[in-house]
Amino acid sequence: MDTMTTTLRQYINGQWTNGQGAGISTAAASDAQQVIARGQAATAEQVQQAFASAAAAQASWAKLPMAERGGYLLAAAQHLREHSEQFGEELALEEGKTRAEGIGEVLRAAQILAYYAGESERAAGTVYQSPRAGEQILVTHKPLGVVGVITPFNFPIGIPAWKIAPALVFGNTVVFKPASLVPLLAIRLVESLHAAGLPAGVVNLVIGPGALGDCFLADEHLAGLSFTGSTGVGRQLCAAAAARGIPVQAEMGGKNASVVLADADLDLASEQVLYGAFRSTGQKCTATSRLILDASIADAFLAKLTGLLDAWVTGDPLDPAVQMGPLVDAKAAGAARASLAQALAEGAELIYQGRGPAQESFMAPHILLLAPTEAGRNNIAWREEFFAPILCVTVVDGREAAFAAAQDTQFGLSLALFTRDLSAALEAQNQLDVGILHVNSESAGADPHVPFGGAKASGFGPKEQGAAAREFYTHTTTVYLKG
Ligand code: UN1
Repeated sequence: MDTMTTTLRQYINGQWTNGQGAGISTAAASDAQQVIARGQAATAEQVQQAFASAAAAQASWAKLPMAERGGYLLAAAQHLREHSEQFGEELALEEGKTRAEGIGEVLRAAQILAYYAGESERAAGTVYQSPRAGEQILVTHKPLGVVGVITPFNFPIGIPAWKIAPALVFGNTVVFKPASLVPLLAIRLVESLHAAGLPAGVVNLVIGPGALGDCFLADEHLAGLSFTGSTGVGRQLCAAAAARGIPVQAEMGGKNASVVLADADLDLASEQVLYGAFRSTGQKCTATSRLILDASIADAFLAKLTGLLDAWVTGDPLDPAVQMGPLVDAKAAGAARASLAQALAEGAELIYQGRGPAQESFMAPHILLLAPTEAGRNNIAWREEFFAPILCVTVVDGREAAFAAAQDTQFGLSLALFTRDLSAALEAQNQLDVGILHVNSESAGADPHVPFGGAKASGFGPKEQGAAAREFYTHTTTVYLKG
């Protein structure tokens, strides 16, 4: 593959334009020396231009019939499908997930665009009965205006698609800032919208350091902000947006548990925990990073899981024989190694370590055992999100103790429960504060037509995806209509 294909450029008012800020580049996740593309960062002034062009385009964009707006999304989806191999390989190279996962994510982005294109065929609002004769009450939805979209590195095209597609179809225009580590796939997404003939100004892309996010919050045109990333940054953005009275949606960290009860199908559970914990090198906010095992099956389960891991190959993400690539860069891997060292210093026991390349951005799968004691629960590996292929295990007696352990976290994004007992599944649904509950499937994964988002420190504001997306990207007018 020819990797030196693209210049990193900004997309403002329908034009690809050079940044006027500092030099930037993007490199292979596995090797910082392997530069994929170079360019210059956007300046604060260019972010302002992007907002001004989005504001100028918004009224005429919102006036188009929804089906026409959806038509642009369908055409962009087709472009992504036609280029899924090229873009998927670029994604794998830049972000570090495997080629199969990269292509899968590009196709998923296409599916998301196509899903929102269908919005004109779904309900547009709600009609209520009125207590007064001769009246009905309508709840109608209108766009917010110009929406800011700030996305993380770990789904470089999937997450931008699931924010930008609903923003657009509901009549908003967008200024989009991707994570500075993965600008290439952001460019590919915007290229697909450009190829679809999207009118100038409807989507604007600004590439540069995280500090550009401050320009978003300062811009007079910003009418809504959708963010996915760390809880720390998310909460700062939420506070700044709230101070201006701007609706904000923040998807943040996770410390998701998989709970395996005594009656679980251990073959199924071990395979699903493997995927949940180690696919995409553990770099998903929905990844399984805590594993809670019933004592009666703990040894048998761990024997199965480590057996599967023995056949798990960590290496070049473009090699089809590889199941797990590097972390996003050497810095992320260094941070993961430091977290691991701290967990061990705090008393965690290393019970499994896989094999992987020696290059500095790689980390093989690790499993830590934590005692079911206060010290174990205070261990950093139990408390903090690592975003790395490190799974920490604790062993408990019975369902009640398992659910109490699962709840023992500041986060509340997803949880995977393995059981054949319907009452356990219903009890989990009632008792556990999570936004997403998987019964007998891995903790990661999300379909475009159902709500996605977490409880507690994992989320803030309306959820994403499906009908929930409309709640965020529109405001309502309640119409008391008397004939
Ligand atoms: C998935 O589990 O497939 O940043 C999607 C994240 C989430 C998306 C997860 N917002 O990992």
